[in-house]
Amino acid sequence: MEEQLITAAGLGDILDKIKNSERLDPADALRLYETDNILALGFLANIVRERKNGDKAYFIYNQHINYSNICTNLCKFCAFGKEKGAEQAYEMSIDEIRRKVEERLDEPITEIHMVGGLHPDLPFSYYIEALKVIKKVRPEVHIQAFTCVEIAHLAEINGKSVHDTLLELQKAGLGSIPGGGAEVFSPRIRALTCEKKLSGEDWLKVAGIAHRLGIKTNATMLYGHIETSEERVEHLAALRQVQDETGGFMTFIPLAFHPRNTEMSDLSRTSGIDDLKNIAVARCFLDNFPHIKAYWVMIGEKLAQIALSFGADDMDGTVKEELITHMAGAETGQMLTSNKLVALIKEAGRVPVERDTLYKELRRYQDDCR
Ligand code: V47
Repeated sequence: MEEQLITAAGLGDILDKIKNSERLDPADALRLYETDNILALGFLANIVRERKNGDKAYFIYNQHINYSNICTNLCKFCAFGKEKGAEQAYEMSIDEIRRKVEERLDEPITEIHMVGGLHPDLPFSYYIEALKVIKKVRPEVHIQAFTCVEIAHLAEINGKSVHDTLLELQKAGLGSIPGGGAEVFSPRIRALTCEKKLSGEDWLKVAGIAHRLGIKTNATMLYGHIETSEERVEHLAALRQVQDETGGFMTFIPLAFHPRNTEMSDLSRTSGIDDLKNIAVARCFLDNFPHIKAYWVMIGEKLAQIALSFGADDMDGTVKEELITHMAGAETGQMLTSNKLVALIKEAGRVPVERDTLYKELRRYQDDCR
Protein backbone atom coordinates (compact mmCIF):
# COMPACT_ATOMS: atom_id res chain seq x y z
CA MET A 1 0.00 0.00 0.00
CA GLU A 2 2.58 2.50 1.16
CA GLU A 3 4.93 1.40 -1.59
CA GLN A 4 2.27 2.22 -4.17
CA LEU A 5 1.84 5.65 -2.59
CA ILE A 6 5.55 6.27 -2.82
CA THR A 7 5.82 5.04 -6.41
CA ALA A 8 2.84 7.20 -7.35
CA ALA A 9 4.65 10.16 -5.80
CA GLY A 10 7.60 9.45 -8.11
CA LEU A 11 9.85 8.53 -5.21
CA GLY A 12 10.20 4.78 -5.87
CA ASP A 13 13.96 5.02 -6.52
CA ILE A 14 14.45 6.82 -3.18
CA LEU A 15 12.43 4.10 -1.43
CA ASP A 16 14.78 1.50 -2.92
CA LYS A 17 17.83 3.42 -1.69
CA ILE A 18 16.37 3.77 1.80
CA LYS A 19 15.40 0.11 1.97
CA ASN A 20 18.95 -0.84 0.95
CA SER A 21 20.45 1.65 3.44
CA GLU A 22 22.05 3.50 0.53
CA ARG A 23 22.99 7.11 1.05
CA LEU A 24 20.75 9.74 -0.59
CA ASP A 25 22.47 12.34 -2.71
CA PRO A 26 21.66 16.08 -2.60
CA ALA A 27 19.42 15.78 -5.69
CA ASP A 28 17.32 13.16 -3.85
CA ALA A 29 16.97 15.46 -0.84
CA LEU A 30 15.89 18.28 -3.13
CA ARG A 31 13.19 16.06 -4.65
CA LEU A 32 12.00 15.19 -1.15
CA TYR A 33 11.75 18.88 -0.28
CA GLU A 34 9.79 19.54 -3.46
CA THR A 35 7.30 16.70 -3.15
CA ASP A 36 3.76 17.62 -2.23
CA ASN A 37 3.08 14.10 -1.01
CA ILE A 38 3.76 14.48 2.70
CA LEU A 39 2.53 10.97 3.52
CA ALA A 40 4.99 9.39 1.09
CA LEU A 41 7.79 11.48 2.56
CA GLY A 42 6.72 10.57 6.09
CA PHE A 43 6.69 6.88 5.24
CA LEU A 44 10.25 7.08 3.90
CA ALA A 45 11.47 8.95 6.98
CA ASN A 46 9.71 6.54 9.29
CA ILE A 47 11.64 3.62 7.80
CA VAL A 48 14.92 5.29 8.79
CA ARG A 49 13.54 6.43 12.14
CA GLU A 50 12.42 2.94 13.13
CA ARG A 51 15.61 1.33 11.85
CA LYS A 52 17.70 3.64 14.03
CA ASN A 53 15.51 4.08 17.10
CA GLY A 54 12.73 1.50 16.90
CA ASP A 55 9.63 2.66 18.74
CA LYS A 56 11.51 4.77 21.25
CA ALA A 57 10.84 8.49 21.62
CA TYR A 58 13.18 10.35 23.90
CA PHE A 59 12.73 13.29 26.21
CA ILE A 60 14.88 14.89 28.89
CA TYR A 61 14.23 16.59 32.20
CA ASN A 62 16.01 19.88 31.57
CA GLN A 63 16.17 23.52 32.57
CA HIS A 64 16.97 26.41 30.24
CA ILE A 65 18.96 29.39 31.45
CA ASN A 66 19.44 32.33 29.06
CA TYR A 67 22.11 34.23 31.00
CA SER A 68 21.96 37.41 28.90
CA ASN A 69 20.21 38.72 25.79
CA ILE A 70 22.78 41.45 25.17
CA CYS A 71 24.28 40.76 21.79
CA THR A 72 26.60 42.42 19.33
CA ASN A 73 25.35 40.36 16.37
CA LEU A 74 21.71 41.55 16.34
CA CYS A 75 20.60 39.09 13.65
CA LYS A 76 17.54 40.10 11.65
CA PHE A 77 15.65 36.91 12.52
CA CYS A 78 16.19 37.21 16.26
CA ALA A 79 13.84 38.90 18.72
CA PHE A 80 15.88 37.86 21.73
CA GLY A 81 19.15 39.76 21.19
CA LYS A 82 19.25 43.38 22.38
CA GLU A 83 21.85 46.11 22.25
CA LYS A 84 23.55 46.92 25.54
CA GLY A 85 21.57 49.67 27.25
CA ALA A 86 18.32 48.83 25.43
CA GLU A 87 15.17 48.78 27.52
CA GLN A 88 14.73 45.00 27.48
CA ALA A 89 18.44 44.16 27.76
CA TYR A 90 19.45 42.04 30.74
CA GLU A 91 22.36 40.04 32.07
CA MET A 92 22.28 37.67 35.01
CA SER A 93 24.89 37.95 37.70
CA ILE A 94 26.61 34.75 38.83
CA ASP A 95 24.43 34.93 41.94
CA GLU A 96 21.29 35.06 39.81
CA ILE A 97 22.43 32.01 37.86
CA ARG A 98 23.04 30.25 41.18
CA ARG A 99 19.54 31.19 42.37
CA LYS A 100 17.98 29.91 39.13
CA VAL A 101 19.56 26.52 39.75
CA GLU A 102 18.74 26.51 43.47
CA GLU A 103 15.08 27.35 42.76
CA ARG A 104 14.59 23.97 41.11
CA LEU A 105 16.70 21.70 43.28
CA ASP A 106 13.62 19.69 44.22
CA GLU A 107 13.09 18.63 40.58
CA PRO A 108 14.90 15.67 38.96
CA ILE A 109 16.65 17.84 36.37
CA THR A 110 19.53 16.09 34.60
CA GLU A 111 20.55 18.83 32.13
CA ILE A 112 20.99 22.58 32.22
CA HIS A 113 20.87 24.16 28.79
CA MET A 114 22.51 27.57 28.88
CA VAL A 115 22.91 29.98 25.97
CA GLY A 116 22.97 33.73 25.53
CA GLY A 117 23.86 36.57 23.19
CA LEU A 118 27.38 37.67 22.25
CA HIS A 119 27.95 40.07 25.10
CA PRO A 120 30.39 42.92 24.30
CA ASP A 121 32.16 43.04 27.64
CA LEU A 122 31.50 40.15 30.00
CA PRO A 123 34.96 38.71 30.70
CA PHE A 124 35.88 35.07 30.04
CA SER A 125 35.97 34.50 33.81
CA TYR A 126 32.18 35.12 33.93
CA TYR A 127 31.53 32.07 31.74
CA ILE A 128 33.91 29.93 33.79
CA GLU A 129 32.25 31.09 37.02
CA ALA A 130 28.77 30.44 35.57
CA LEU A 131 29.71 26.82 34.81
CA LYS A 132 31.39 26.37 38.19
CA VAL A 133 28.49 27.77 40.19
CA ILE A 134 26.02 25.45 38.44
CA LYS A 135 28.24 22.46 39.19
CA LYS A 136 28.66 23.58 42.78
CA VAL A 137 24.91 23.77 43.40
CA ARG A 138 24.04 20.72 41.30
CA PRO A 139 27.19 18.60 40.83
CA GLU A 140 25.50 15.72 39.01
CA VAL A 141 23.85 17.84 36.32
CA HIS A 142 25.11 17.82 32.71
CA ILE A 143 25.71 21.34 31.41
CA GLN A 144 24.99 21.79 27.72
CA ALA A 145 26.06 25.33 27.08
CA PHE A 146 27.29 27.96 24.62
CA THR A 147 26.62 27.48 20.91
CA CYS A 148 29.56 27.18 18.51
CA VAL A 149 29.10 30.92 17.85
CA GLU A 150 29.50 31.70 21.57
CA ILE A 151 32.47 29.31 21.82
CA ALA A 152 34.27 31.20 19.01
CA HIS A 153 33.50 34.48 20.83
CA LEU A 154 34.76 33.06 24.14
CA ALA A 155 38.00 31.95 22.48
CA GLU A 156 38.45 35.49 21.20
CA ILE A 157 37.93 37.16 24.60
CA ASN A 158 40.07 34.48 26.24
CA GLY A 159 42.87 35.26 23.79
CA LYS A 160 43.39 31.53 23.16
CA SER A 161 42.53 28.97 20.51
CA VAL A 162 39.09 27.35 20.34
CA HIS A 163 40.78 24.08 21.33
CA ASP A 164 42.39 25.47 24.48
CA THR A 165 39.29 27.48 25.39
CA LEU A 166 37.14 24.38 25.15
CA LEU A 167 39.53 22.55 27.46
CA GLU A 168 39.16 25.33 30.05
CA LEU A 169 35.37 25.34 29.74
CA GLN A 170 35.30 21.56 30.01
CA LYS A 171 37.39 21.70 33.17
CA ALA A 172 34.93 24.21 34.67
CA GLY A 173 31.96 21.90 33.95
CA LEU A 174 30.94 22.15 30.29
CA GLY A 175 29.52 18.79 29.21
CA SER A 176 28.35 19.33 25.64
CA ILE A 177 27.42 22.05 23.15
CA PRO A 178 23.91 22.87 21.92
CA GLY A 179 23.17 23.18 18.22
CA GLY A 180 22.29 26.86 17.90
CA GLY A 181 23.94 29.49 15.75
CA ALA A 182 24.09 27.29 12.66
CA GLU A 183 21.13 29.15 11.05
CA VAL A 184 21.66 28.43 7.33
CA PHE A 185 25.32 28.04 6.38
CA SER A 186 24.88 29.68 2.96
CA PRO A 187 26.98 32.88 2.75
CA ARG A 188 24.07 34.50 0.86
CA ILE A 189 21.66 33.89 3.72
CA ARG A 190 24.20 34.94 6.33
CA ALA A 191 24.92 38.19 4.46
CA LEU A 192 21.19 38.98 4.32
CA THR A 193 20.15 37.93 7.82
CA CYS A 194 23.13 37.77 10.17
CA GLU A 195 26.11 39.43 8.56
CA LYS A 196 28.09 39.83 11.79
CA LYS A 197 27.70 36.21 12.84
CA LEU A 198 30.44 33.57 12.68
CA SER A 199 30.51 32.10 9.15
CA GLY A 200 28.99 28.71 8.45
CA GLU A 201 32.44 27.37 7.67
CA ASP A 202 33.77 28.50 11.04
CA TRP A 203 30.71 27.16 12.89
CA LEU A 204 31.50 23.75 11.39
CA LYS A 205 35.18 24.12 12.34
CA VAL A 206 34.30 24.82 15.99
CA ALA A 207 31.99 21.78 16.04
CA GLY A 208 34.78 19.63 14.57
CA ILE A 209 37.30 20.84 17.16
CA ALA A 210 34.84 20.02 19.96
CA HIS A 211 34.18 16.56 18.51
CA ARG A 212 37.89 15.80 18.31
CA LEU A 213 38.16 16.66 22.01
CA GLY A 214 35.36 14.20 22.72
CA ILE A 215 32.80 16.96 23.35
CA LYS A 216 29.50 16.04 21.72
CA THR A 217 27.44 18.73 20.02
CA ASN A 218 24.03 19.19 18.40
CA ALA A 219 23.22 20.83 15.10
CA THR A 220 20.32 23.00 13.97
CA MET A 221 18.99 24.72 10.87
CA LEU A 222 16.75 27.78 11.09
CA TYR A 223 14.25 27.33 8.26
CA GLY A 224 11.18 29.09 6.95
CA HIS A 225 12.49 32.55 6.12
CA ILE A 226 14.30 33.42 2.87
CA GLU A 227 16.33 30.27 2.29
CA THR A 228 15.82 28.11 -0.81
CA SER A 229 15.45 24.32 -0.82
CA GLU A 230 18.90 24.13 -2.40
CA GLU A 231 20.38 26.09 0.50
CA ARG A 232 18.68 23.78 2.98
CA VAL A 233 20.16 20.75 1.24
CA GLU A 234 23.64 22.33 1.14
CA HIS A 235 23.33 22.94 4.88
CA LEU A 236 22.41 19.31 5.56
CA ALA A 237 25.19 18.09 3.26
CA ALA A 238 27.79 20.15 5.14
CA LEU A 239 26.62 18.67 8.46
CA ARG A 240 26.68 15.14 7.06
CA GLN A 241 30.22 15.67 5.80
CA VAL A 242 31.52 16.78 9.22
CA GLN A 243 29.66 13.92 10.87
CA ASP A 244 31.41 11.47 8.52
CA GLU A 245 34.72 12.87 9.70
CA THR A 246 34.06 13.13 13.45
CA GLY A 247 30.86 11.33 14.50
CA GLY A 248 30.43 13.97 17.19
CA PHE A 249 26.90 15.22 16.45
CA MET A 250 24.15 13.71 18.58
CA THR A 251 21.01 15.19 17.15
CA PHE A 252 19.76 17.48 14.42
CA ILE A 253 17.04 19.98 15.30
CA PRO A 254 15.23 21.86 12.54
CA LEU A 255 14.21 25.23 14.04
CA ALA A 256 11.01 26.82 12.68
CA PHE A 257 11.41 30.55 12.13
CA HIS A 258 9.15 32.72 14.34
CA PRO A 259 8.91 36.20 12.80
CA ARG A 260 7.17 38.32 15.47
CA ASN A 261 9.24 41.19 16.97
CA THR A 262 12.07 40.56 14.50
CA GLU A 263 13.31 42.64 11.56
CA MET A 264 11.74 39.99 9.33
CA SER A 265 8.27 40.28 10.84
CA ASP A 266 6.68 40.72 7.41
CA LEU A 267 7.21 36.99 6.80
CA SER A 268 4.62 34.40 7.78
CA ARG A 269 5.14 31.61 10.26
CA THR A 270 6.06 28.20 8.88
CA SER A 271 3.29 25.79 7.90
CA GLY A 272 2.77 22.40 9.53
CA ILE A 273 3.66 20.78 6.23
CA ASP A 274 7.00 22.58 6.04
CA ASP A 275 7.73 21.69 9.68
CA LEU A 276 7.12 18.00 8.98
CA LYS A 277 9.09 18.17 5.73
CA ASN A 278 12.17 19.54 7.45
CA ILE A 279 12.08 16.75 9.99
CA ALA A 280 11.42 14.04 7.42
CA VAL A 281 13.98 15.17 4.84
CA ALA A 282 16.63 15.49 7.56
CA ARG A 283 15.85 11.97 8.79
CA CYS A 284 16.20 10.55 5.26
CA PHE A 285 19.34 12.51 4.32
CA LEU A 286 21.32 12.63 7.58
CA ASP A 287 21.96 8.90 7.62
CA ASN A 288 24.87 9.31 10.04
CA PHE A 289 22.94 11.30 12.68
CA PRO A 290 21.58 9.07 15.43
CA HIS A 291 18.71 11.38 16.38
CA ILE A 292 16.31 13.97 14.96
CA LYS A 293 14.55 16.24 17.41
CA ALA A 294 11.05 17.71 17.11
CA TYR A 295 11.48 20.71 19.41
CA TRP A 296 7.97 21.15 20.82
CA VAL A 297 8.66 24.74 21.90
CA MET A 298 8.97 25.78 18.24
CA ILE A 299 6.47 23.56 16.44
CA GLY A 300 3.94 23.01 19.22
CA GLU A 301 3.31 19.88 21.21
CA LYS A 302 0.62 18.59 18.83
CA LEU A 303 2.77 18.73 15.72
CA ALA A 304 5.78 17.40 17.65
CA GLN A 305 3.62 14.38 18.50
CA ILE A 306 2.87 13.79 14.81
CA ALA A 307 6.52 14.36 13.94
CA LEU A 308 7.29 11.18 15.88
CA SER A 309 5.86 9.34 12.85
CA PHE A 310 7.68 11.58 10.34
CA GLY A 311 11.28 10.92 11.33
CA ALA A 312 11.69 12.45 14.79
CA ASP A 313 12.63 10.30 17.79
CA ASP A 314 13.09 13.04 20.40
CA MET A 315 10.86 15.82 21.74
CA ASP A 316 13.52 17.71 23.75
CA GLY A 317 12.35 18.24 27.31
CA THR A 318 10.58 19.97 30.13
CA VAL A 319 12.47 23.23 29.32
CA LYS A 320 10.83 26.01 31.43
CA GLU A 321 11.59 29.67 30.87
CA GLU A 322 12.51 29.58 27.20
CA LEU A 323 13.00 33.10 25.86
CA ILE A 324 14.44 32.91 22.34
CA THR A 325 11.32 31.53 20.64
CA HIS A 326 8.80 33.12 22.98
CA MET A 327 10.15 36.63 22.39
CA ALA A 328 9.59 35.93 18.68
CA GLY A 329 5.93 35.10 19.22
CA ALA A 330 5.81 31.39 20.05
CA GLU A 331 2.43 30.50 21.48
CA THR A 332 3.59 27.28 23.11
CA GLY A 333 3.74 27.05 26.91
CA GLN A 334 6.86 27.71 28.93
CA MET A 335 7.19 24.13 30.09
CA LEU A 336 5.86 20.60 29.84
CA THR A 337 5.86 18.25 32.80
CA SER A 338 7.55 14.90 32.31
CA ASN A 339 4.12 13.28 32.80
CA LYS A 340 2.75 15.32 29.93
CA LEU A 341 5.68 14.40 27.68
CA VAL A 342 5.17 10.73 28.53
CA ALA A 343 1.46 10.99 27.74
CA LEU A 344 2.08 12.79 24.42
CA ILE A 345 4.58 10.14 23.35
CA LYS A 346 2.38 7.21 24.38
CA GLU A 347 -0.58 8.68 22.55
CA ALA A 348 1.59 8.89 19.43
CA GLY A 349 2.12 5.13 19.69
CA ARG A 350 5.76 5.34 20.75
CA VAL A 351 7.59 4.19 23.85
CA PRO A 352 8.63 7.15 26.04
CA VAL A 353 12.25 7.02 27.16
CA GLU A 354 13.69 9.56 29.55
CA ARG A 355 17.30 10.11 28.50
CA ASP A 356 20.28 12.04 29.74
CA THR A 357 22.00 14.57 27.48
CA LEU A 358 24.19 11.93 25.85
CA TYR A 359 21.17 9.69 25.14
CA LYS A 360 21.79 7.22 27.92
CA GLU A 361 18.45 5.66 28.74
CA LEU A 362 17.38 6.64 32.28
CA ARG A 363 13.88 5.26 32.32
CA ARG A 364 11.65 3.48 29.84
CA TYR A 365 7.90 3.91 30.28
CA GLN A 366 6.95 0.66 28.62
CA ASP A 367 4.02 -0.72 30.55
CA ASP A 368 3.53 1.58 33.50
CA CYS A 369 1.09 4.42 33.08
CA ARG A 370 2.85 7.11 35.09
O1 V47 B 1 20.74 29.87 17.30
C1 V47 B 1 16.74 32.72 16.87
C2 V47 B 1 17.27 30.25 16.70
C3 V47 B 1 18.60 29.20 18.19
C4 V47 B 1 14.69 32.70 16.22
O2 V47 B 1 20.86 21.85 20.82
C5 V47 B 1 15.15 31.38 16.26
O3 V47 B 1 19.29 20.66 21.68
C6 V47 B 1 13.12 30.62 15.55
O4 V47 B 1 19.63 26.36 19.06
N1 V47 B 1 12.62 31.88 15.46
C7 V47 B 1 18.80 28.88 19.66
N2 V47 B 1 14.37 30.35 15.94
C8 V47 B 1 18.00 27.67 20.12
C9 V47 B 1 18.70 26.39 19.81
C10 V47 B 1 18.27 25.13 20.44
C11 V47 B 1 17.01 25.02 20.98
C12 V47 B 1 16.63 23.81 21.56
C13 V47 B 1 17.48 22.75 21.64
C14 V47 B 1 18.75 22.88 21.10
C15 V47 B 1 19.70 21.74 21.20
C16 V47 B 1 19.15 24.06 20.50
O5 V47 B 1 17.32 29.70 17.99
C17 V47 B 1 19.45 30.26 17.56
C18 V47 B 1 18.69 30.54 16.30
O6 V47 B 1 19.02 29.64 15.31
N3 V47 B 1 16.42 31.44 16.65
N4 V47 B 1 15.70 33.52 16.61
C19 V47 B 1 13.36 32.94 15.77
N5 V47 B 1 12.90 34.17 15.67
